[in-house]
Amino acid sequence: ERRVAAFESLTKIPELKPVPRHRLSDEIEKIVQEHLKFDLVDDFNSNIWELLAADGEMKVYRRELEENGIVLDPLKAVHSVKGVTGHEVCKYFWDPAVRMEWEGTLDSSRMLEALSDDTLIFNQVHKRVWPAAQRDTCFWSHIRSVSKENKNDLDDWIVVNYSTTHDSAPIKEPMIRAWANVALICSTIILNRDKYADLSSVPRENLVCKITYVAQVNPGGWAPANVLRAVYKREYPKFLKRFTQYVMDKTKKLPILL
Ligand code: H13
Repeated sequence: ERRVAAFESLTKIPELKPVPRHRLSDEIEKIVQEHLKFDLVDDFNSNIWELLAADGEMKVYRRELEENGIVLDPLKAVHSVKGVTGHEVCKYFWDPAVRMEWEGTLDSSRMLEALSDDTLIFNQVHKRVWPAAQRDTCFWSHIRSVSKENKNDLDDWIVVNYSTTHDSAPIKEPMIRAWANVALICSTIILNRDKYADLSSVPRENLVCKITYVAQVNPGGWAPANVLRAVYKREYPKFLKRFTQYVMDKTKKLPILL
């Protein structure tokens, strides 16, 4: 059985414990494996990605894609953050207790169900993008570690947010249901690894977290393309900058979550 780090306090080193199966286990497994297989491919020299924004180590790319006049632009971003681990970045992205502290694009976030220690279901209402109707989303959010071959490396971590349906979140007009497949994948690099006998003695300053973030969002109905693209161009870089700064600030004085 797959073993993952259990949901513990943000400061504790998690124990390993098996996660029981549930109604979405198979779908989650398939979607997670797809992300791990495709998202980490370095395809930025292939002309398919257009650079949308860059700020220091952060680069945000998009691919223009429309279907029946609806903007579906896939988005892919990479970032590199010092002093934090992939576990920390993913945990803060996944944990509903801190979401509204860093999210700037939501009116509300409601947890509907905890399917297991690593998978929650949410209904979120997104800030209205004038002049389009307001959008909400219903999605499962799954966190897991991905172990490396080399015992001297820290695990990779991934969070996937993937649209689903739920009895407690019927679509209520005039709200429009948007659909999404979003992943945050983190890999931790340890500088001067050979200077330290074990991982637990590595200081924060020697950590670098490599982040890959991909988002495929379908607004679920018509919305003016130019307005939507302007919002994406503004909000995704803002989110990446604000969220990673939030994790750095929060973890600075805490023990390292390996
Ligand atoms: O990823 C981000 N936030 C997640 C946690 O709140 C939720 C996100 C998600 C989006 C859409 C559906 C399901 C999950 O993963 C940060 C996103 C920041 C940029 C948002 C840009 C606007 C999205 C508008 C969606 C309605 C059209």
